[in-house]
Amino acid sequence: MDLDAITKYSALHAKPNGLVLQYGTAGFRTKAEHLDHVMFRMGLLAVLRSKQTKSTIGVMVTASHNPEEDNGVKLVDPLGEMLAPSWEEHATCLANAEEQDMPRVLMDISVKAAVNLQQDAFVVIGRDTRPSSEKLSQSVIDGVTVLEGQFHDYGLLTTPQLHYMVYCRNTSGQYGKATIEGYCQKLSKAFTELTKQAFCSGDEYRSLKVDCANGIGALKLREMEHYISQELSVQLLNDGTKGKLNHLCGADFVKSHQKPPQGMEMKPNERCCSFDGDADRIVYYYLDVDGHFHLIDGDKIATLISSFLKELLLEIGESLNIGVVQTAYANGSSTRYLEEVMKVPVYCTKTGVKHLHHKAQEFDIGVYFEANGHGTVLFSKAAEIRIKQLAKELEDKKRKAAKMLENVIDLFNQAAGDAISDMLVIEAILTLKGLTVQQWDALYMDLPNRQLKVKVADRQVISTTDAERQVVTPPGLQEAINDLVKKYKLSRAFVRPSGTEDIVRVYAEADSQVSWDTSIKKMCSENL
Ligand code: 16G
Ligand code: ZN
Repeated sequence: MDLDAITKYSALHAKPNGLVLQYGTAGFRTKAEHLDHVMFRMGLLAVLRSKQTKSTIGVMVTASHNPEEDNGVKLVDPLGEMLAPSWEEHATCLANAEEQDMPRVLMDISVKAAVNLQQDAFVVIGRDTRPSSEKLSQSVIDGVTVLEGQFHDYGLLTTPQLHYMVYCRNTSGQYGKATIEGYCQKLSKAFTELTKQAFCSGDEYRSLKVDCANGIGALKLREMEHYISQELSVQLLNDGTKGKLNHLCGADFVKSHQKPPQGMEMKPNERCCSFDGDADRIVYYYLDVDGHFHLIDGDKIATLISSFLKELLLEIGESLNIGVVQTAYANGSSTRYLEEVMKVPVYCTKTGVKHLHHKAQEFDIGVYFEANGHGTVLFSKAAEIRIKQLAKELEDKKRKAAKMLENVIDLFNQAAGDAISDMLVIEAILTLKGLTVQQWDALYMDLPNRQLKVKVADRQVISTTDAERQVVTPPGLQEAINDLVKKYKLSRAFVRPSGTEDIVRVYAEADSQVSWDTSIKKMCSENL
């Protein structure tokens, strides 16, 4: 390691005095103007991680659904997963080191993590469409080159596409080709094969309106469009040509405001969906004939997908185990429907994709979705091999079902939740089952629910257990929640410190909204 060069180049990406950041659930995220040094240092760290794992590592420059002025960065581990927790700590140490301590901290990390500095390193970089992203990704590249790492800059990519590229590169191309063309070809082939199986060939041509949050999703869906145009027509709105990224649009806006994004003209019963700013989340919605807005969130997406997968397995006669993974935010009705009607086991983890992803890896088929629309389905290697074998061996209807399942495996992004891939899966399932958006929505009725943000002096005084469903500290808070919840039917509430903002989040649901709203606000003002 050339410590003099590191010191010299680091000074060109100097850390603002007093700034302390933490590698949180979604990496580092803050105002773009504070991030130059973090990007440079994450370039350095990616090289160390690559040397240590002897694999390609990804660096994504994005702040997802945050306002356009923000930015962020996260590292992607060899199999396309989120960075390992011990390295999140290294990332935080490195990002916060004072200028003069940088070389020492880098050496410390190398020693602690037993990095062989002689090993080659390769880093791939992607970025979203924010005005600040291009320059910031250049700072990542500066960091990579100072440590003599090799790199490939993909330029504009969705976050899940970067995860896909990393996964492809570390599995010798077995998962797919590590190019945009490879990504589009893999997904569109699976989608076309699947939809070919639908009976309703005389059906009207399928079309879908997509709100792209004025972000990268628009560019990448356009690239996908001509591969799938025979089967599906997508009408792109908020494609970035006029509006501002995530402003009054996108999956996060639609989910949290429970209303359509700006720029979306909706006719009754028309199927619409929204991506978020880096296209790793998706939610669907429609207006009914009375003009009421209906949101179909990640919970209902998980339900549709799980029921389809279960039907296919039943048809094949194979007993692979399916598990559904949710967080505390999952609507109680969805959990009840999955467990009691569909008889699928449901597990709850802490918020944040890495927790859900990890749990989902325990099953032959692990379906995971956060209510906010982030999720995918993971197939174990053994399940994948078995399904491929059955698609060859079985006959007639069983063979058809096994072949469909084989295509479903290819259509899901196994590395990360992916709005484009999830959209294609959902469209294929709706076509195959001949379901309208209303019929999908009618699977179960969401319990009315509310989310509040509460500003407190120090959110870290709140600690939780049981996948964030129970408060441990401060004393008395959980008892207050229990007392309140007891008074309402089908009610549930929890409080947790946010991992991405300096606030506390409060969630409550019950079978009716009116009185509950006042009580939860009173409880917050008395206890927080
Ligand atoms: C991040 C997470 C998202 C989670 C959200 C919770 C990833 C890629 N993203 O955006 O999954 O729902 O944080 O935010 O893990 P909160 O802690 O502020 O509620
Ligand atoms: Zn996102």
